Amino acid sequence: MTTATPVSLNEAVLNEALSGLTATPKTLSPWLFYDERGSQLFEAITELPEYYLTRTERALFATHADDILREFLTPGAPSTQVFRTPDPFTIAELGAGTATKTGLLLAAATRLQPNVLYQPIDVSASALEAAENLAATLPGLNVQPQVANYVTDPYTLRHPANAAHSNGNGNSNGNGNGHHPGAPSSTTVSSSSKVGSKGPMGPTHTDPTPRARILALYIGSSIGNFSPEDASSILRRLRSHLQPGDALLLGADLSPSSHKSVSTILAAYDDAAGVTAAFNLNILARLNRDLDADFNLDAFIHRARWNANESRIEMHLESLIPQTVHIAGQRIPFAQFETIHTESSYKFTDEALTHLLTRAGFTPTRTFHDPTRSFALTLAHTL
Ligand code: AVI
Repeated sequence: MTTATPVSLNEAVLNEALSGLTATPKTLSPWLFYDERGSQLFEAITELPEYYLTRTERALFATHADDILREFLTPGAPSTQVFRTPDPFTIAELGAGTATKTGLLLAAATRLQPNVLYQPIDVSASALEAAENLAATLPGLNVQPQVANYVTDPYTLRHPANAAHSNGNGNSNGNGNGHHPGAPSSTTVSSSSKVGSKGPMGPTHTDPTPRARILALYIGSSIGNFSPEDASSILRRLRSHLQPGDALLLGADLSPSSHKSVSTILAAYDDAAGVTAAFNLNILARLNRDLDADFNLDAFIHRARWNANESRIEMHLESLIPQTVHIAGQRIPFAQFETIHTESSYKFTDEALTHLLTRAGFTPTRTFHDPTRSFALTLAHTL
């Protein structure tokens, strides 16, 4: 893994803060959540009793890891069919973070194929170091991480001619930017240097060896933190890296239904212990720390709202009083009750997911739901 010219993180934070807080209505981009403290708070959120998303998705992997791989490799085959691996395959992941849930799928993959190449991509090199550690617990797993922002940086997905014989290419180096891909990565991997030591990927016209098929993961409901337009372009960009026979596994949180109430969803973003409130307010604490701003954290309150028209949870920080905040010599006035919109978390129907995937060039082939139909893992092939 190589390092490129570092982007100035503080400069990016300043630009984002000034452009968002001088706009009407005021906004701050969610990547600002994920400094060191914010990443710790997010980890704590994933273990809250109200935050059903992480444990539900983990349970789907625990129950269906073999089914997911079978469906990827032999779409439509009955689950009773004795399963033989038809082709070598590799698993890639956008926004992999520490890859804790993915470990369940990788374990199933190493039971099917003696050597499995795993290609995690994340803006946080320190998170990728944890993902690399999976190789220590799963014999046959070869991890090739890429530090990249999958929204803005170039990234590569390898279709090695034979995944079973690929080599890993080393360690990550820490930048601690956090996990949201809106963040600038201080390490950018150039497209020519991040694919290991085997040269150009995939078969050439004269290469008789079958290439490995890619199963690309985009899980954790990360897609929900983007506007519909940005979500489409992330999926289209991913699609452009894939070839016929490859597939995407998309993890998304579902809209309210007869199985899941709005209050269940709201509670996940406004927990009783106040961890999500602390996570939201940390964005102001970060601006104080990084930019020497003078936000009084007691003068703002965390608000989570359900926006039914847009099918999304919105997180805001509401000013309790009329006040003026200073950032880098600029005065930012707040009226009482005025809010800063810090995050949207879209919730999807199965139909909306099908539409999103189809428009991006994928064909959904099977969806795995939990018993309460709270969360969906949708497998979509590239035909
Ligand atoms: C990272 N992302 C999928 C989380 C979500 O549920 O939208 C971020 C989060 N915000 C508040 N709680 C969790």
